[in-house]
Amino acid sequence: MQITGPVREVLSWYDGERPGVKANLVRMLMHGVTGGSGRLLILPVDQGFEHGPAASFAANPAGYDPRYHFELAIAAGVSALAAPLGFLTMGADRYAGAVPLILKANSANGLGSIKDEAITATVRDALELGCSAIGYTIYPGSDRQYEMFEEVRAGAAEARALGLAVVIWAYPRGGSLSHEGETAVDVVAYGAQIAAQLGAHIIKVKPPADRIETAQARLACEAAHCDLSTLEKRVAHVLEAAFDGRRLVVFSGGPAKDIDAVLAEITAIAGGGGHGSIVGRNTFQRPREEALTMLGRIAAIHLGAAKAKPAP
Ligand code: FBP
Repeated sequence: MQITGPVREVLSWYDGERPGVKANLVRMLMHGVTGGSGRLLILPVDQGFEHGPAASFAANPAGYDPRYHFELAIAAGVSALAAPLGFLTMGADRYAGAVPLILKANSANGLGSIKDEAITATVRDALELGCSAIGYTIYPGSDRQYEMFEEVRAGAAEARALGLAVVIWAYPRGGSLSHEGETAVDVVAYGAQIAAQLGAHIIKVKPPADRIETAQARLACEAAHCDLSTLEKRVAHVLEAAFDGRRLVVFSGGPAKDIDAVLAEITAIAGGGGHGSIVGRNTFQRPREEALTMLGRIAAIHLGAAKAKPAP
């Protein structure tokens, strides 16, 4: 297999990283419909744990079966399927090698009130399942943030030493952060920066809203005349916060919404240089054929944006 120019460029951002990690980044970046473009399309299915089974799967009951999501991921040609240990264990053997896997190794649930995550899988689990990466969520701003950072740093270090890539879901929340503040552009950018500092190769954030939450960022942006007026510009700002665009940053979908609204948002994300999408409920809560069409359209948006980008 020839590694394409865009993927070689992405790999250059990780100079000095272990060969096993780079090989696993290549496995995801060269796989599926967006393979070779330098963009990623990831199907995350951790919502059963994070939001609850009915909230996640009642809209399309076929999704209660983990194997459904393996088959959806394979048919859609996504770059990777991300899920917790139980889910991956249900298909990693039957579908071995058919789609790169990301083991989501910490998990929250909708029954608790503290913004925290428990470690629910190990690096060894990820290796045994044949995963390309291990994934952790962090909640910057929560009352448990520092313990979470220590847990994730330790897991990330072990994963990297053994050749796995690290994905961090950077979700500021909890503590004194308001609900609207969680997606303010400065807060999303801050979460991306913290994830990069903790050793993430791939960072997952929410689309940044037109709001600046912290006084520090407001003053700095006013002084520097930052233009954050459009989603494209806010995405570009978040990328700057992730080591000046030298970390892969992918953007989430959120609760299921109108297909045109999702695609318009993804068009802006791709236009701002976002490295891809990680979209769960907006796809798997729809009937399979509709989900496949939607994933195809999302991939096409990212491919179009990658083609429009001038060669380095
Ligand atoms: P969705 O596209 O369904 O939002 O999934 C992306 C995701 O990051 C999941 O991996 C995670 O479970 C969920 O969002 C978290 O959502 P929330 O921020 O609402 O807890």
